[in-house]
Amino acid sequence: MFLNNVKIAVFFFVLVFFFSCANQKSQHEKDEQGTMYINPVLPGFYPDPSICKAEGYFYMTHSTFQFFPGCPLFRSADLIHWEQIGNILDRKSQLAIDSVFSSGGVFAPTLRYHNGTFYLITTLIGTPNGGNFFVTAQNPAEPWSEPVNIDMPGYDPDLFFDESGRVYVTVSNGEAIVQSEIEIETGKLLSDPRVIWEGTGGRFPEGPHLYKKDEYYYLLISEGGTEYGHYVVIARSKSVDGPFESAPNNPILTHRDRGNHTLQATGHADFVRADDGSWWVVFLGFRKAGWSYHHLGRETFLAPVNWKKNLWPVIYNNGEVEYEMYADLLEQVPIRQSYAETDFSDTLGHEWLYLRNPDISNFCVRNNELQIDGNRYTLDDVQSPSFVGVRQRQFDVVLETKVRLTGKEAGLSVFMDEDHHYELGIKKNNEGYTVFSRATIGSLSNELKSISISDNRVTMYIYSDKEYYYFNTIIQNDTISLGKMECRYLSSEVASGFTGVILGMYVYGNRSRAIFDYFHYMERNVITPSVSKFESDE
Ligand code: 6LW
Repeated sequence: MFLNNVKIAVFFFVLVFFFSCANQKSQHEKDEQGTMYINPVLPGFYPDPSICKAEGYFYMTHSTFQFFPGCPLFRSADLIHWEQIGNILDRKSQLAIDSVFSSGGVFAPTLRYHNGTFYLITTLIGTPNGGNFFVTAQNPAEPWSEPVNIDMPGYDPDLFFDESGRVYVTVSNGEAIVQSEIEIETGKLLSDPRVIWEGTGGRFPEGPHLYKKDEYYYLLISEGGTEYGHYVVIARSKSVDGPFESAPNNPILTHRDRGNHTLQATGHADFVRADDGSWWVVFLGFRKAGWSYHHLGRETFLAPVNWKKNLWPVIYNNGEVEYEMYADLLEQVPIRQSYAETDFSDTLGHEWLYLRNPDISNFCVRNNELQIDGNRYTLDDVQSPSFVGVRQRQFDVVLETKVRLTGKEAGLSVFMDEDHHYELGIKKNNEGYTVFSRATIGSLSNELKSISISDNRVTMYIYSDKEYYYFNTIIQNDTISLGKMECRYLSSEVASGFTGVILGMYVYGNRSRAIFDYFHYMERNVITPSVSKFESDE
């Protein structure tokens, strides 16, 4: 009898609980305004986003540092679905980064469109020919121009085309925001660089962008450094070169005081206006994988901006954003975009990256295989080893390949930089071959596990979650674990720097050759940007 009463009580509790949750869900839905979309809109190592509107589309690009080609170019009709249509700096005459140090190379770019021409301006750091330069294109999917150098110190350059016809370059000098008028045809300075705003007092005022809206010139920058203290501030003036008045609601975007949120470092923003008059902002942030580390790099996020005439802009929830966002989205134009997965029946897609300037003759796609020839470098070198990879975009991924080796060593690498990378590889030994896992963390480089095989051909795969990378090989249909390694030791907090994990294939040895049959890449447990309309509360 007692049990029966308990069962009845439990049944009613469950019933009440269910309906209260359903009501909360509907209440939750009623609290949200608009259509739901998922941030980051561009997951993985896509930092310092810059965006412009042109000819019916939005275009966006990012920093790429020591990776080649530089500055991926994305296009979107709706700000949510992005297709990579190329890479802007895709030849050595534009981007010479041989032996540049990790997190040197291409820093924050600005992408703009004016009178039928696309402009990309950026800074090359750590190379003999470094400094600020821009390239142009009429058709952004075609090759861009040779660089036009700008003899102006500073980094994070912005390009602004004023209604007067004058053109301005605005940079950070690390302590203030500095501006010069330039001759756009030659890049020649037409005025001496002068400080136009020192920011709100935070360290590293950087990432400047100028906009003209209503009666004002708006100057958007970030301060605090591109980590947990990052924040965005804005100022305005009646004149393009100031003096600038700081917004009363600064910072207009930050998560520096949201310590419990896994989305951190929001900053380095760029505004864009849609044809319907709505304003939007793209910015970087990172998703913490654990309590205090992130390894996917700084990613691109999107938020709506409430910016009424002659008033200050308000970003989403007073500068706080979420993974699950609600907004009055533009008409959605979903696209089918493959990423990384390939059986080598076609050339490698735009998403593939090399370390510094590669000897491209070492990489050949033919007969539905990728043939990579080794050189004298390894992933421990600040050089261009025979390596090609893609950004890891989610925490939970699976990557697999089948590789046959002639020579010294080949396999898969989980790469942050020359001092922080893991390999799952095959190498020659006296009797035959060894399949092994290896971890390099700073001065420590160790094999974790290995197994001897007679064949020079092996299937291997790595899967990951927020904590570990798991290394496995398949031999005679048996899966053999070759251990696991922590994600945290490849994080930006450990490695420092500005990049994110790249997953790729490598070959070591001057006279080595490896043939890869396929590169399978799968993202698991991903919240897809479902676009479902929630009725607002009107
Ligand atoms: C870039 C600076 C920044 O120059 O990080 O997050 C630096 N913002 O604007 C490298 O990405």
